[in-house]
Amino acid sequence: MQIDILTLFPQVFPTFISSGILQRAIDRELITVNITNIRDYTHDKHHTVDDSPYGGGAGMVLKPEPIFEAVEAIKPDPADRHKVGEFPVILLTPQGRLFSQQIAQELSVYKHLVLICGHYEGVDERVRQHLATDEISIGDYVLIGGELAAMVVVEAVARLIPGVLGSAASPIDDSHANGLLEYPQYTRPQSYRDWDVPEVLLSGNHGEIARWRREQAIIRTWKRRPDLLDKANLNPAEKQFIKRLETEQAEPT
Ligand code: 6GU
Repeated sequence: MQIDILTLFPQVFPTFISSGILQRAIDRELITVNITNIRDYTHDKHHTVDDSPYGGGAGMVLKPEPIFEAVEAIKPDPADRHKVGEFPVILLTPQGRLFSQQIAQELSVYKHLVLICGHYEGVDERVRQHLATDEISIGDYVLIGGELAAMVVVEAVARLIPGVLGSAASPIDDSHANGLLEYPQYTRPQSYRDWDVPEVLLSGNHGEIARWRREQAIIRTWKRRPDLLDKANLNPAEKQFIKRLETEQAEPT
């Protein structure tokens, strides 16, 4: 996958990209990440990227021309035959659709993604209407710019690309991937400060272990994120189990 990030702060990306799994994915040619400075696509002496809003009001608005030209200058990977306009051009903005594991999965199938980091008080509306094909927000809070959001999207998407994580199986049990939070994990030592690893995990009984993990994932989700349970794929026995948890909570013994 080719990922192009357009930003006014290109200097914030190299450390992020060159650490750990992302760098390994780049070395293995599973992803390429190009950072473009939007300011490089200005033509005036002062490299102006923003201006005051028509109609008045506080703050500055990012001008459309440098953003359009920066996107139009993106060179698709020669290995894929996509042209500009055939890949998602995603504007990162608090007004976008709320990012989720499902959206990460949706984006992970593309050969090419373009991420535009919004900044200041806003972006000229024509960027939304005529350039961006999608708008994404990473949560209901306001950041100064879209850079952190771009990193969040890159990391969540890249790890879903086959081969990027060491073990092909590991994204399957992820919190959220199956609609439930992940079950508790333990490693050595078996006893640490008198806190013991649950017996069942030492049993070697894979059926029992799988049952325990599924139950723990359900309990954890029920306690912490009950909103997720409606969309989780629970069988009738598991739904019954949740009813029991609810009853126990209502009438503590
Ligand atoms: Cl994508 N950008 C900004 N500036 N703030 C945000 C956001 C994005 N997502 C949540 N808050």
